[in-house]
Amino acid sequence: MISRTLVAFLLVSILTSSATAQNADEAQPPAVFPPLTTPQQAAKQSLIDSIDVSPAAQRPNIVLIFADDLGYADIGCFGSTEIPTPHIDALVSSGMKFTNAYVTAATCSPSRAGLLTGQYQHRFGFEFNTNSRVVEQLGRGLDPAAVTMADILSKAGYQTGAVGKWHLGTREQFHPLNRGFGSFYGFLRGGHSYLPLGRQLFGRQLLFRSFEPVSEDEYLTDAFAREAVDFVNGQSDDTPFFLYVPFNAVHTPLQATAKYRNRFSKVEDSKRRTIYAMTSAMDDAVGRIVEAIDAKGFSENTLVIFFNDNGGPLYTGVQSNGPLRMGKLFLFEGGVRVPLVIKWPAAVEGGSVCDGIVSALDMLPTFSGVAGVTLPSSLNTDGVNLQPWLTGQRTDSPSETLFWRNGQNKAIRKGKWKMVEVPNHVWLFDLEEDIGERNNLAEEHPDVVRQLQREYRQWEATIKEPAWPPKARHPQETIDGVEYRVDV
Ligand SMILES: [Ca+2]
Repeated sequence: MISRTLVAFLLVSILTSSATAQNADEAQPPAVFPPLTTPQQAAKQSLIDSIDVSPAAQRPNIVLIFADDLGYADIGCFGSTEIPTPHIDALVSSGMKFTNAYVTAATCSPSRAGLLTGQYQHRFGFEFNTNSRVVEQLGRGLDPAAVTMADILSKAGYQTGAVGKWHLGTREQFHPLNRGFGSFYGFLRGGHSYLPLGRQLFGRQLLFRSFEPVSEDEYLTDAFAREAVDFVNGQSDDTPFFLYVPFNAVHTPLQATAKYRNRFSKVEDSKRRTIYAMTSAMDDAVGRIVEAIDAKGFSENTLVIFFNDNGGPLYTGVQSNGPLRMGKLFLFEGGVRVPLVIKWPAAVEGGSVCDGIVSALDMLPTFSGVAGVTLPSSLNTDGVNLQPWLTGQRTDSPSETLFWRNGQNKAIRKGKWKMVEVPNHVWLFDLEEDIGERNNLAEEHPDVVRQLQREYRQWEATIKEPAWPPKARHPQETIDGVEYRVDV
């Protein structure tokens, strides 16, 4: 019988050699975004070096928790009566809840690109997902020239770390450690088993600590909580930190351990019971992270943000987006409006609510603002520094207009209006009266449609064509008798 040690050695050897081959294999097709040339790297560094940091800034710690495919109404503070989420709810009672918060895409990967760069990801061609092994082998990922919030916060003297799902490219030039993060534990692709893989271990499901493949014995959400807690415990008072925790919960595969499933023993549908269990596990993980922050005495001057990358998918059949229409993949509200909570006891009044329009794009300018960073004008951001709203100085809407594009599907929100346009059809909704996007007012308000189309064209003229095409096979849905083709 082969010993466990030998098996482990063989596995590590295989993994290490395949990882090396992935980095060095000349036979692979050229990357869409190859590593930067030396002059390009120098230009990027010079841009980062030009960032000005005020020595007088409060420099709070920042913990950005990013859920995956969470249903809009699957946490207590956003309406769930089925899944207790006391730890996420507690962020609301000691922070600010945002009821009109959006991400920049209805799928995982582009949404992360917009979040981390503070720019519409279309500005560097990141319009479509990078969701299969083949796509990722083609070297698609976050344009290495793009500056991330981790680059900026590192420059501002923050200790930076990422724990969880990266999904912004698998090659070395896209790796979190090359995008401003000082440490990384997690996986680079779009999904991962939550259960220890054992004999199922194969190339596309690699976990890494920094660049090194590792195996994991814990339920993955528990493991990410452990790693995030370890990161917090390793911090000191004299240096601020930025921790990015993109859980893959509650993305497929739907898997949960008995510990969490047993909490929902009355739920008969097995799949539903599993998603509830996965959500509950993530809530526990949030609780462990907050507890670690409290135990270290960091609570007062730490921003804890709970956010989600896109709406709950319809194809699993078990997430709830509450009153919102459709879900992941679609530009209706169910795809792009997500829960957002920001806790920051030093500045934010507990239990406060912001009903204005905010976006994932706002995170980078907000983090820069609180860190005392003045961004150079050449470092473009499409977002707004939310500090005056967090402190209660302002109560108007942080943003007036937001845009989305996913191939042939277009959407704009301007004030109360939301327009979704596909070839040969336009929907216009008044979200103040109709959050569920049921009543199409396009024929009633042709002037509004024309105005929104004009503004959309102006925005569209500022973005790039997609750097790679969508998948050849398109999911398709009939909505109000109209074919809606999803470009993923
Ligand atoms: Ca997602």
